[in-house]
Amino acid sequence: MAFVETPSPTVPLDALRDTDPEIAALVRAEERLQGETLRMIASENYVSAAVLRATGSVLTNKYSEGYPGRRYYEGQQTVDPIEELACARARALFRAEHANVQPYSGSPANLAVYLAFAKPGDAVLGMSLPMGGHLTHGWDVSATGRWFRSSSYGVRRDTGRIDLDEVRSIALHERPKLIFCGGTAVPRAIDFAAFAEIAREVGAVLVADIAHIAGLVAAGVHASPMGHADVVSTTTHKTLRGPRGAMILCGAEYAKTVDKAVFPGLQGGPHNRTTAAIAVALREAATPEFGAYARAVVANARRLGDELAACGFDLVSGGTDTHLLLIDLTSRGVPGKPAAKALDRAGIVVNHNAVPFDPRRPFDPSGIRVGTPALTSRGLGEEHMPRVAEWIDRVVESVRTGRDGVEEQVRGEVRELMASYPAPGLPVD
Ligand code: DSN
Repeated sequence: MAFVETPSPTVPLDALRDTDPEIAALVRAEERLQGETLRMIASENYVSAAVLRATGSVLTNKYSEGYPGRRYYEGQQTVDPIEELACARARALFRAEHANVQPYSGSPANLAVYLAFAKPGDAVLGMSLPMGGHLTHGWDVSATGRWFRSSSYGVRRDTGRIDLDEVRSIALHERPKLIFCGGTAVPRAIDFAAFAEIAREVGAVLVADIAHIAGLVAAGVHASPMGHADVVSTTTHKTLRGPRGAMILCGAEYAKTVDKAVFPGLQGGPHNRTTAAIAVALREAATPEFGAYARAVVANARRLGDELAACGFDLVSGGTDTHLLLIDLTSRGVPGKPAAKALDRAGIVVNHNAVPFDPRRPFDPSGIRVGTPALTSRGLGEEHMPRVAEWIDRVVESVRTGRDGVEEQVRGEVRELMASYPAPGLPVD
């Protein structure tokens, strides 16, 4: 089939509609879905039109194995400065001596950290997945749990907060090469200094995975791991509000080791369109407006937590310091999965999530995780959180009682509110 150039460089959907109406219709449907619903998956967000534009650019056509000035292919006149800009912005924003922006996403970034600092069979220590950690922090179904001798720590039963005594005692016993801190369902601030002290005591490399909180760290709303962790890994698409990608930050002494682990250790050519979009997102994240956004994300999450608690919901750790809340639905008599499905039908998109010490199975756990990054990107503020909590309460209660009509009613109310808060990057109908 001939390659037909379309005359519409800035409206990619026109070209898509001509070539593939089925996919175009699905992309359009996704735009509507993202526009009409209250997106509360804690790891999701809306990127700006500028980030979206860089992601959908001709940079996707280019191969660039290597690093700026040291590539294996020619024609890098624009790609080198793009990657240099992205790295310089990452270094400045996070006050890091070195940045690698090539990892394809969070899991490859963490795998590169293993490759850089450990050997198969070495001991590693991370937060257990059902306690709030990430698969790649050594959980058994992940390659990291199969190829390394992993142990895990959790949270205290009485506080729901990370049990640093347990971290220290396992670290002293196992002598891990790597200690991971950070996770996917950790509502409370991470004490990087305390982790660093333990890592130093046992001679481990401390890895701070700040994927969830990178935007909060960039804005100074969460303490920075810099100066505490030896290596920092992060995705770029959560609170940082960039494209789906990742970065590794470290001191100059680890620069070569980390770079070699990413390429050629683990990956081939970097995704240059993503690199460009990361650069754009980092520029945006350095603005005062982004600082205000990050503060609003946390203020919204705190207010939502207060309102949910007032409705009788049990919050793991009693609340949040960050962008997310972990809700244990046990006392409401509704498991996490049916609650998440009902909320989805009602236009409130969340994920079911294990809670610490969960007696239920991971695919049908006791809780849900909710986050405020995306709704804050649309301009919702603290004043909206009582209404959001009330919607969640009504829907969860309707699952328990079997009452009909609640989901449709809430869906209509959600759609009406969201119509007044256009989503960044999405066309306005
Ligand atoms: N999938 C991400 C999250 O939802 O937290 C973690 O990789």
